[in-house]
Amino acid sequence: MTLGPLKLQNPVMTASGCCGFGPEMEDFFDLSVPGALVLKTVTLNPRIGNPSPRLAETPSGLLNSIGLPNPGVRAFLKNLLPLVRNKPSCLVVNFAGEREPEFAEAAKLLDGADGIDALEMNLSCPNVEGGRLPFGTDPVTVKRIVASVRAVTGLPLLVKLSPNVTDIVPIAEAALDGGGDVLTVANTLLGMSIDWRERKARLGTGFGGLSGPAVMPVALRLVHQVWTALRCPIVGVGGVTTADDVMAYLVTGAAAVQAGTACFMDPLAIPNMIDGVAGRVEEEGIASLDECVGSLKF
Ligand code: RRO
Repeated sequence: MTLGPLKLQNPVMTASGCCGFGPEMEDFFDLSVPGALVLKTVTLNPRIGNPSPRLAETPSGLLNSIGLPNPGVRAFLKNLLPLVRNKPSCLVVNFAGEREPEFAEAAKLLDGADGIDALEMNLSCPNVEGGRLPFGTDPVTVKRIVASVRAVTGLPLLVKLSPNVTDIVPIAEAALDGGGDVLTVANTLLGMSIDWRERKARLGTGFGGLSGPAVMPVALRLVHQVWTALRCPIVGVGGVTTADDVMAYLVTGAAAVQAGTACFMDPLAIPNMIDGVAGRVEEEGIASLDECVGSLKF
C-alpha cells in the first residue's frame, strides 16, 4: 500500500494507545505482521495519567480517560524503543506536547533516534486536564504546530486529528499546509457514561474518548469529507474490527486503517483482518488495494 511517503506491506496498522509500546502484543503476533506498529503517545516529560476508573464499556463502544501516562521521550528512547527497534515492518512513534513548543522539542529528540520509520503527531487527545480543548481544533494553531515539527524532522509525518470539531476540512488542510504528509482521521469522540443510581460518572474524570464499532459511521463520514475535499493520504481509524471494515475505509478514501479497540476484544484481530483483506482481494478479483482507495460511487 502507498501511504504518502510510506510503503506498507498491508493496510492494517495498530492504533496508538491500544497496543502499548509493542512488547505487550508479542505473545499474540509477530510485531512485523501489522502494516505499521503505532505506539502509545509519548510526551516530552513523563506523565502519570488520569485518576481511575480510566475505562468504561458502553454498547458497541469503549470510553477511556487514560490521560497520556508515559515515561517521557528521553526514557522512551532509552528503555522502550530498544525493545521494539527493527521488529515492526514500519515503526510509527506517536507523540504529543503538553504545551505548544514541546511538540517540536519531542520531535527533535525522536528524529535523532535509530529505527523510527515515521512520526504521528497527536493533536487530539481528549483527556487533557480540566477538559481543555485539544490543540487540534483550531486551523491556525494546527498549521503553526505542524510547521514547528516539520522544521525539525524529515521523517514521514502523520497528523492525528480530532473528530470533536464542527468542520474537519479546514483543520485537515491546515495540517497539510503545515507540512504533514498523512492525516490520521480521527481520534476518539468525546462521550460520557453515568451510573444514575449512584449519581456518578463511570470515568474518573467525568467524560472521555469513545472508540469501537459505535464510532465507525462518524469516522467514515470524516474520512469521506477529508478525502472529497483534499484527496490526500489518509489513515482511517474508528471501530475497525473486520476485513469488511478495512475495505469500507479504503473505498471511502483511506489508504490504510488503524485498529485499536478491536485488539481488546480479540488480540488476534489485526492478523485476522490482514488475512481477511487478502481473501477479499482474491474473491473480488481486485488487482491492487491501491486502486480501491477512494473508489466509492454515488
Ligand atoms: O491517553 C489518553 O487518554 C488518550 C489519548 Br493520548 C488519545 O489520543 N486518545 C484517547 O482517546 N485517549
